[in-house]
Amino acid sequence: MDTKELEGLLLKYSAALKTLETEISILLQDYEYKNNYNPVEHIKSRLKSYDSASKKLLSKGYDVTIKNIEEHVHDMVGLRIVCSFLSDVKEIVKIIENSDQITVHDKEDYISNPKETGYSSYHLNVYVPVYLIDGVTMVAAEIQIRTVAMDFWASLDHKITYKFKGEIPLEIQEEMQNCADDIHKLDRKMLNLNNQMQEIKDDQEII
Ligand code: 0O2
Repeated sequence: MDTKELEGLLLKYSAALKTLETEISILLQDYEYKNNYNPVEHIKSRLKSYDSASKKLLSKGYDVTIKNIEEHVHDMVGLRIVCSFLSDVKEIVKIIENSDQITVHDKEDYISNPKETGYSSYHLNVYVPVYLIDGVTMVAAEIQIRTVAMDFWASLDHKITYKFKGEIPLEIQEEMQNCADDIHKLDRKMLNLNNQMQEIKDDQEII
């Protein structure tokens, strides 16, 4: 592995993350200004480490090369938007799809179709423009959008099962799926309560 080349690649990813954070922050501030509503609980971002990218490549059966990182690790640049209600997820997806800066090239709706583990979240695979001395280059990034409840499940699952290399006992897999079902029920209940309260608040404003 050519270390200078790797340095250049990491520089590009770091620039892409800054661009993505800035663009998302502007879009969400504009949305809040226009709708008097902030759908976001918190945002988290990270650059995947070289070690973690290498592990991912090897697990997919690829050699660890710069070319393979660029072609097969789509989440070197990652940003997660954690929002309040289920309905906010689609709204945020729409905002990003309409952006001129961010190009969505692929999406995975693990909310309508959760993974077998129980994982649910909405993933957007995007390209972000990075302006370097030689010109513009489009860099891949992954945006995960999920509710606080989904984030609770996924964060704990990350620690409990996701990174475990061995065979996970069936009863634990089933319990994790049951927890994911409970999370979905809670999400729907909370959305419903919010909708009911919203009607009450709207009526009050009319009076
Ligand atoms: P980490 O440590 O979170 O970065 P692809 O990118 O489509 O070629 P990939 O990356 O397997 O293939 O895509 P996928 O399945 O959409 O998963 C991408 C990310 O979603 C993962 O990144 C996790 O962050 C998250 N994820 C997917 N499945 C699960 C799950 O069952 N549980 C939890 N907790 N998170 C999940 P990484 O790089 O695998 O991990």
